[in-house]
Amino acid sequence: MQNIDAFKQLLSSPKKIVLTVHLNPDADALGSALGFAGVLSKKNHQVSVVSPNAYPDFLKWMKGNEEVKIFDKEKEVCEKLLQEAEIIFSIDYSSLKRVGDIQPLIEKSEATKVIIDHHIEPEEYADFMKWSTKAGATAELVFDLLGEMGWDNMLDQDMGECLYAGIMTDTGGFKHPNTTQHIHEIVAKLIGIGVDASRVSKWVYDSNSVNRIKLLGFALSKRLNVLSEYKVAYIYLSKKDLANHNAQKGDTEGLVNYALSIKGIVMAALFTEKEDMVKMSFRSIGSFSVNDFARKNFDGGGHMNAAGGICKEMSLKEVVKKFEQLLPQYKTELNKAL
Ligand SMILES: [Mn+2]
Repeated sequence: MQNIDAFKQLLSSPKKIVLTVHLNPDADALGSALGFAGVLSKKNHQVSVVSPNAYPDFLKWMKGNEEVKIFDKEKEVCEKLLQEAEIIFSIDYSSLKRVGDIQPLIEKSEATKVIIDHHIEPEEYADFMKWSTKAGATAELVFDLLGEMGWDNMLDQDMGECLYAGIMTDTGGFKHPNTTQHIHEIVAKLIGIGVDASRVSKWVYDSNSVNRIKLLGFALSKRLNVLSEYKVAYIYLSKKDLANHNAQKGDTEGLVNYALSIKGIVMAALFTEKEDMVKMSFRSIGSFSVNDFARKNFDGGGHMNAAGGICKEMSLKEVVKKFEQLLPQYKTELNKAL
């Protein structure tokens, strides 16, 4: 952080702090927020974590989960917290449209704004930024920031496990190219303070419901299309498919990676039909940027090899058709990505 001394000064006396995370927070967003919130509480700050909406059950083991306020469920409580906040953190996002209905409250607020994030093209609304696209996870940046503050010894096992979950998931279980020496050094330190890597992995990855496993089986056998000449594979799920499998929030998480795991595939996509839109997840390997692809074509973005998109104007069928029709123009790029 550039103005670290001013930031230290800001946090040198107790403040009312709200940490916000993006819509549909993942393990990195929630883990980073709860890990950092834990340290801030120890430093006698009055800390709350506010999420725009609910998140999947497999994140509810995190210490502090019970106190997280869900904006769309407890609007008044959340509004009050945000109005009274002296410092508002943006955790794992740096574009205000990513916080849904919380956006106007942050815009209106005179609180000091702090961004901790690793997504590209951040907006300039924050007074302090701990931001780098080189970081594999926001949890990595939280860990580094604690170091800069001289607060690294404040982390305990519970907070460490929150951060570990963020790093583990955002690196795809230490498989993505963002898995650096630095990441492993942080993880080594986290294990050193008692983080149990095995149980965090179990909590996050091995907590499937039977319905989810059946949905996975259905998606792979009935809804997977492989377009070998483009090195593309995609899965689509209609509202009906999801309802038939009694799909819960988070059940389609990670599904896109199965398409990407097929030998020779460079880009994978998952299209999910929601109430009022089609949601997309894109993954790629090598030099093919799904961030560019999603930005240009599907009102989305994210990272080079992992991005999302949405479409509100078209049906699931039309979106899939548009996707397929786009591929010829990317054929060369897709074929030389490896
Ligand atoms: Mn992240």
